[in-house]
This record gives sequence, structure tokens and C-alpha cells, in this order.
Amino acid sequence: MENNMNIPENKPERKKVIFSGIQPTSGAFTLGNYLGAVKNWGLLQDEYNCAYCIVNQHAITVRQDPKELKSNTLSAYALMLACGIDPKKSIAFIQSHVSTHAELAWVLNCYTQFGELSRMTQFKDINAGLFTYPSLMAADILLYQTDLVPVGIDQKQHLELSRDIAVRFNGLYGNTFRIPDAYIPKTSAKIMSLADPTKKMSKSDENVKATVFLLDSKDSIIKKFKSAVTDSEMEVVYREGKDGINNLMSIYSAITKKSYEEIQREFEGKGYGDFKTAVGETVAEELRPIREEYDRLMADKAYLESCYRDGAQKARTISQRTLDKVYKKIGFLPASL
Ligand code: LTN
Repeated sequence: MENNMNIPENKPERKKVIFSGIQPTSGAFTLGNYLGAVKNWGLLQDEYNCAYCIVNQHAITVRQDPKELKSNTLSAYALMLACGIDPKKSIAFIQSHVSTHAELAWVLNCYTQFGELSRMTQFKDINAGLFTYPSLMAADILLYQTDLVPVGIDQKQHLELSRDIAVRFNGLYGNTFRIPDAYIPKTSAKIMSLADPTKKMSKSDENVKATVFLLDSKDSIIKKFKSAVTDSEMEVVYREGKDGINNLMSIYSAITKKSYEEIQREFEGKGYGDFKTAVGETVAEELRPIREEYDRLMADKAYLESCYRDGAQKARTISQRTLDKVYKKIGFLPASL
């Protein structure tokens, strides 16, 4: 700490920087993305300087239908705002609008070992973009001098690589990037598939009953919970081996803030049917205002456009400072003297 005392960025009043990204996908986010990540993003906005990004450049590492990618990007952006990201408090933007991301990613690719990337992906039948996905993610994060990156545990190895690249670059050229830490929120819930509670809830699950999407109708949410796979016992109790019930309890608890003991008491003597209905209704009720706000935003494209233009403008200004430093350090001749 002592030797950092004269660096203005480290003044105690500097709010820590948070950066996170989410891919635009059809049906937008799942209940898992929401309870595990996006709901928390909103809660961090007052304490931190937050930047949240719809990462459409990461999305094209697998084949996308152009029309769908375009409409999914707008819809993911609207949904992010509907989930409580306030574009006045946070920088909310779309990755491809801010060209510094691709520019820094190129530089970082030249400071990332082939072997390091090979360890990230099973690279049979993948394109070069997917192979270098982690260096684009490092660029996203490092451009904003990010302190904390709220991500799920599945992204931890990518974050580790971002740190390794940053440390390497700083070692070669002097302090350039802040070294980011993963931020795993205390309350982060890992939501499992409703059809196979030993698997993570995933937007690409083939079983339509496995995944609840944020924009599902109330009826469909309740149906999915009614058909959730549990076990052949009868007690609503959190216990090893009861993966299905544990998952429903953790969803119910994440929304109602009730402890497992409280939930157990609430459903004592009642069957799984009552419990599933209660969870389904609670989830539908939690998502109702998000859906309403999403519909309102999607009906006002001009407002959405003004938000993402403004977000991109702010993101460009901040990220350009880091890119300028990098270009100078590696010896790129400035375009104007
Ligand atoms: N790889 C992440 C999405 C992502 C991201 C980021 C997350 C891209 N860039 C920067 C945090 C910070 C995912 O698939 N969840």
C-alpha cells in the first residue's frame, strides 16, 4: 500500500470499478443468470463505478443468425435495464459500439501464449475467435482498470488468464493495467436445471422444461416448476442427495430471503406439489415487474437507443485512456504528434 500513496488513482475516494458482460441470446437471460449474476449487478451500482456490457463480439465465436443476433442484442440490452441496471448510474453499453475492445484484444493476443489458450478450450472444430475468446474478455476487463469482476465460478479460469496477461504486460512495460479480482457475491445462487438438478441451468438445454427464461409467461413458469424433477421422498428439507429440492429451496430462498429452516417450517406436513406451486408463483411474481419494464422499454426504441449511445460514448472515453497508454508503451507511432 505505502508505495502506492502518490498514485492519484489510489486516493481513498476513488470508487472501485466493476466490469461484467453477458452474451446476447434468444429468450435472453435465464433465471440462473438473473439470480446468480444480473440481480446482483444492480445492487452494486451505488457503491462502485460499474460498467455492464452486452458482449456481442463474444457471441459470434459460435455461428449466429444475423437477424437474430441483432434483435437479441437489443432485447438483452433492454432486459439488462429492466433488471435494474440504471444507465444514469452505470455505464451500460454494447461491445461492438466501442472499438477499443477489439483493438486491445489484438494487442493482448500478441502477449498471450498459444498454450495458455489451448488449456481454456477443447479446440477441435473451433474458429480462431473462439480460441482467443479469453483475450477479448481480458481486453473488456483491463480497458476499464477494473478492480472486481462479478462472474460465476465457470468464468474463474478466464479471469485468472486476464490476470496473468495483465501481470505479464505490467512486468514488461511498467504499471499499465490494474489487476482484477473475481467478485463472487456472498448471496450468489447457483441455479440448477429443473429437469436434471445435477446440471447447471443453461440457456442451451435441449429439454424445454429445464430452463426458466426471464421473459417466460407466468403460465409457462408455473408449468416448468410443477414438472421440476425432485425425489421420491416427501419432506421439504435441504439435505445432501436431494438435489431437486435443494435447488427449489435455493431459488425460493434467493427471492424471499427466507432461510432453509424457515422454508422447511413453512412447508412442514405439505407435499412437494404445494412447494413447487409456491416456488413457481414466487418466481413468476419476481419476474413480472421485470417483464413489464422490458415491454415498456421495447416499446420505446428511441429511449433505448439514447441509452446505448450514451453508454458507448462514456465507455469509449474511459477505455481510450488505457488503449492510448498501451499503444504508447508498445511503440505504436501516434497518429498525430
Ligand atoms: N465470458 C462471459 C461473458 C463476458 C464477460 C466479459 C464477463 C465477456 N466479457 C468481461 C465478465 C467480464 C460469460 O460467458 N459469462
